Amino acid sequence: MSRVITVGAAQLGAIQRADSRARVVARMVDLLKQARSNGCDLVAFPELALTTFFPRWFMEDQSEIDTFFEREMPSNETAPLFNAAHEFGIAFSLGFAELTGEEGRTRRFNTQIIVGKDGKIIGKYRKIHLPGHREHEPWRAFQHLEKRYFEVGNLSWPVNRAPADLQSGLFGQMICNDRRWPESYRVMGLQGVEMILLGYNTPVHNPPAPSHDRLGDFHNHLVMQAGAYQNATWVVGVAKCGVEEGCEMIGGSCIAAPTGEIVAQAITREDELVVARCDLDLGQSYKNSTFNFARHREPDQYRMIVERKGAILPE
Ligand code: CDT
Repeated sequence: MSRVITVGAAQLGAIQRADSRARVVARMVDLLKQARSNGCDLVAFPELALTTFFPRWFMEDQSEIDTFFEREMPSNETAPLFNAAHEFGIAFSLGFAELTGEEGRTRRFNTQIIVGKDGKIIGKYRKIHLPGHREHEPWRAFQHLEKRYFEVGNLSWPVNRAPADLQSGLFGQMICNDRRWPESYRVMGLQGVEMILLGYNTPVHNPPAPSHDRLGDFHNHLVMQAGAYQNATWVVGVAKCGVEEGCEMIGGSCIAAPTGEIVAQAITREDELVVARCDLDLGQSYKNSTFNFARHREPDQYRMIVERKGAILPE
């Protein structure tokens, strides 16, 4: 048996600060049109897809910061994207800065949603591993202030069952820096995830550790391929990339199979649709053998080490 869906990773090239949401949404609709021509069931868009990557600037005026946030989804500005996807019968994932009222206060998250072919939200995730710093660090060529502008996500890593028009697949989500942490994948692997949708914005230059810069593309694929294989899941990684306001960001959007192999990959740092036919059953043989968690994991041993019971750890 096979449960095939056709998936598009809709990489976005640079978005400048002056670019309106309407302009960005028009680019996204163009990518959706390409996806329709390619028979896509599902399209993944990047992290914070609607604006430039604003955490690169230190801002103190909350009203200025809030211009980068969405108060509703869909909004007037994003409605054309939702309408086109619905008309084309394409599900999609979308990363955006979310401003919401919860627990009696205003909260801000780095969020991603999956929207079904019928336009209804199937899943929502709020980024947990926020990279960077909270205070202004003038020595940097550019800032990375996600810890200042967002709260840590409070939804864990839910895995959502999609409707039959997406083969009733088990979908999970993560956002950018989450992909570097094995626990992001494993929490979803333990729920049987079959496909993880993952948007990112990754600068080529890492100011605190410039010696890592030459390895940015390698590390990007290393973590996604390992996460896919070790959890027997598809991983769809999609970048916002190119030179944004003078800051160069990696591309390398790709679709990694549960075998750990990349089956499709972007070749530009511009708007580009990467397409693959993905059998959601492909991970089953791994889930039943090498990565049969119920049979081969040793959670008691892991707990013992973490709690320092019987384990010799360096002081
Ligand atoms: N957006 C985001 O999370 N970017 C981070 C940059 C961290 S610097 C290594 C990333 O992990 O790609």
